[in-house]
Amino acid sequence: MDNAIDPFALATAAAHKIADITGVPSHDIALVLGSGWGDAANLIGETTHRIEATELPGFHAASVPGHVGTISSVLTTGGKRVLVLGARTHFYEGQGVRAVVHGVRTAAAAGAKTMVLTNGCGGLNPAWTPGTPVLIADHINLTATSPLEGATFVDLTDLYSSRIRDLAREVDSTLDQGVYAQFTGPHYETPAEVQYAKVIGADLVGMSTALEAIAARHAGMEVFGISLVTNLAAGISKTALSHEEVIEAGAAAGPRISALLAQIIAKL
Ligand code: 8IG
Repeated sequence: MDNAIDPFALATAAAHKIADITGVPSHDIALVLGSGWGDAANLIGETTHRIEATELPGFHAASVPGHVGTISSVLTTGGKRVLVLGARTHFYEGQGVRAVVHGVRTAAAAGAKTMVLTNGCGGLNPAWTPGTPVLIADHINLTATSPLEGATFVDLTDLYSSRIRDLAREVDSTLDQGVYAQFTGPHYETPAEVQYAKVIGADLVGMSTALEAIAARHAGMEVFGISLVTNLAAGISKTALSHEEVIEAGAAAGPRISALLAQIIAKL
């Protein structure tokens, strides 16, 4: 991305184009679909518009199989407008952190007051078998960077809204929660790095979400994060990790997480 372009102006331009294409002047909620969550938006409501992300200013093509490069506008039965971002730019793509949070900033510029971030990740708790959804209670940002530039001091206390986590547990009281550590990827962790993550207080390891959550909070949004544990983190189980395993776990968990997401969003 051209560093001379103001990232907030670019997000505003993308939001205006979304409004032009959809005829929907403002969205209420935004949802980012991570690995394994591709079909989970199906029960949220009626998809009224689909836009290829690459048609909008500042968006790049999705580069990961299992990630969908489409932005949709969904109308819930409760009359809320949800902007579904199927295209996430990961930090490891090397486009810079501005590109990583462009979707979040676009959603904020489109009016969204709530940011729902989903991801697929590795779990440190052996009780979380592949396909277990876990609420994100807090994060540890291990990317050594921030989406914020300059002297932008943003409070991250209760970043992952305890109010919305409580709503989620009203939907499913069996939901566990944990601390998500964002590594840069694209390689998975070594077993030693997973032990390090455990020692510093992480329960989940992934390659997204933390930077997006920071940008969302900075934009004034209420943030909700939910992970799908698609594999036990390296060294926690005896077997090696594969991207195929990740896709399969997501598919198997599909019906449960689709219903869960729809019910949580209905309560927002
Ligand atoms: I899906 O085990 C998925 N994404 N860092 N570690 C990290 N990211 C992941 C993992 C994992 N599984």
